[in-house]
Amino acid sequence: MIRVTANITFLVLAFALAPHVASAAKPSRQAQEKPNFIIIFTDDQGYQDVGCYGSPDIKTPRLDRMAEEGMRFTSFYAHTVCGPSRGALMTGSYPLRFARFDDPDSIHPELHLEEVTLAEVLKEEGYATGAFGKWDLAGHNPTAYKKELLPTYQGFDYYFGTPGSNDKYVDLIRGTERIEEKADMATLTQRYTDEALSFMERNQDRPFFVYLAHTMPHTRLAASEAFRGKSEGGLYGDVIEELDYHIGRVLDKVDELGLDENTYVIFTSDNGPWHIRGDHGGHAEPLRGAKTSCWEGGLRVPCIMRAPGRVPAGQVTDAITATIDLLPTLADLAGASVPQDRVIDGINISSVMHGKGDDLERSYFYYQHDCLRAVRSGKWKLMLPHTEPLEGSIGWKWRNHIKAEDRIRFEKAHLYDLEADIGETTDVADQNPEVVAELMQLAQWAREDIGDHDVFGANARTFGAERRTLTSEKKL
Ligand SMILES: [Ca+2]
Ligand SMILES: [Ca+2]
Repeated sequence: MIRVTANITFLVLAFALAPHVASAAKPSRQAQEKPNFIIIFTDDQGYQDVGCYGSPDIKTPRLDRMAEEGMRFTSFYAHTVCGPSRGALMTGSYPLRFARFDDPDSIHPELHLEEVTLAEVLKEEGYATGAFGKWDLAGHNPTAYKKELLPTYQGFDYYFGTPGSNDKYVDLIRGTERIEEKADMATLTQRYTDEALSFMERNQDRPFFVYLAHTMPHTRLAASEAFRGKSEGGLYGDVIEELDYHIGRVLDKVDELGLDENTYVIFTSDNGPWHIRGDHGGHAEPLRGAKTSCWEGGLRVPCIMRAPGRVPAGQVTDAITATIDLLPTLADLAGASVPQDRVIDGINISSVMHGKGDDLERSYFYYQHDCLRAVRSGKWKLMLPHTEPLEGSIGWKWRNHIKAEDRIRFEKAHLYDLEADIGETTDVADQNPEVVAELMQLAQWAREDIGDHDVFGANARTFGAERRTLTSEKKL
C-alpha cells in the first residue's frame, strides 16, 4: 500500500516536472520534426559497381563512407528493367500489380494517376516533395511522353529531369515544360544534384522527400571533363566515380544544413548491369546474370542507408529487402498511412534499418517483364521451368535484351541455395523436393494474385485502363 502511494506521488511529480524538464533540455529542431528522406536511385548500376561491394577498379569513397556510417544491404532487390522498377518503388507494388495506360506490349509502364505514389503518401503528411532526373513513368520516348503523367501530377511539388531514357538523347523538363533539347549528357549528374541541393536548402525548415533518379550509368554513358579518363574502370568507371562525388555533395549538404540526424539517405540502383553493352555496362559478380534476367545479377542491387543515430553505423544485413518496401517503411517513419483499398506488396523494414532485428517473414517474386520466373524464400530460390522466352509474352518481344547465356531454358524447376551458392551454379532441386513443393505453392499464389504472362492477377489493378496481359489474339 505504501509503495503504491509512493509511486503515485512520483508519477504526479514527474508529470508536474515534465514541461520544465522538456524546456530545460530543449530538443533540437530536428528531433521534433518528421524525418527527411533522400532516395538516390542510379540506373543500371550493378551489384559489384561500388567499392564496398567489391569493385576491383572503381573507387567510390563517399558511398564507402556512407556504408561505414550506416547500413549496407546485401539482399536488396529491385526489378529487371528501368520503368517497371521505378513504378515498383513509387507504388510499393510488383510491376504487374500496378495499373498503366499504355501499350501492353511495352515493358515501359505509363503509371496510372489513380496509383498512389510514395510522394503522394508523404505529401499528405506535409512533406515538400521533389523529383530530379529520370522519371520513365510517363512514356519512354523523350519527345512523345504524356505530359499529364509527369511527377508533378503524381505527388511531387517540383520536378527537374527527363521523362524517359537516354538511349538516343535527353530533353530536360522543369515542372511540365521542356526547357532544353538534347542536353549534354556529361552534365546531367551534376545538374540533377545541383537542383536537388537547392530544393533541400529551400525546404530545410520543413520535412522533405528528395527522389534523385540519375540517368547515369545507363547508356549512353557520359562523364564530365573532370572525371573522363580518370578511373581505372573505363568510361563506365568514370561515370560511377562522378556519381559518387555528387552523392558526396548530397551528404555534405545534409550535414551543412544540420539535418544529419533527421535525414534518411538511401542509395540504390534500379536494376542490374547491362551486359550486352560490353564495356559500357557494369558488373554484378559474384552474382550470375545481368539486367533483364531473373538471375540474381538482374535485380539484386547495391543498397546503402544512412541516418546517424537511427541507422546503426557499420552494419551489414542480408535480410531480403526491396525497393517495394520503401513506400510502407517511409510511410511508417513519417507517421503516414499506406493505401488500404489495394494490395501493397512491400513490407515495413524499419526494424532492419534500425538494427532491431532482420528476421522478416517474406518471400520475393522475380518477374522478367510480364513473366513470373522465380521465387525466393529464406536462402532458397526456385527458378521456374521455362523454355524461354515464352512466345507471345513481352519477354519474347524483348528477348534480344538478354545475353544468350542468361536466358532460362529449363524443362523442370531449378533450386538454388543462395547462402552456399550465391552464383546460382548448382541445381539442388532433386535433393530438396519438399522445398521445391513449398516454393511452387508460393509461385502459384503469385501467378494467381499478382499475375503472369498469360494470367491477369486477381489483385492486379486497372482503374479502367486496358488490361496489360496479352490475350491470345494479341500474341505477337
Ligand atoms: Ca535501368
Ligand atoms: Ca496518383
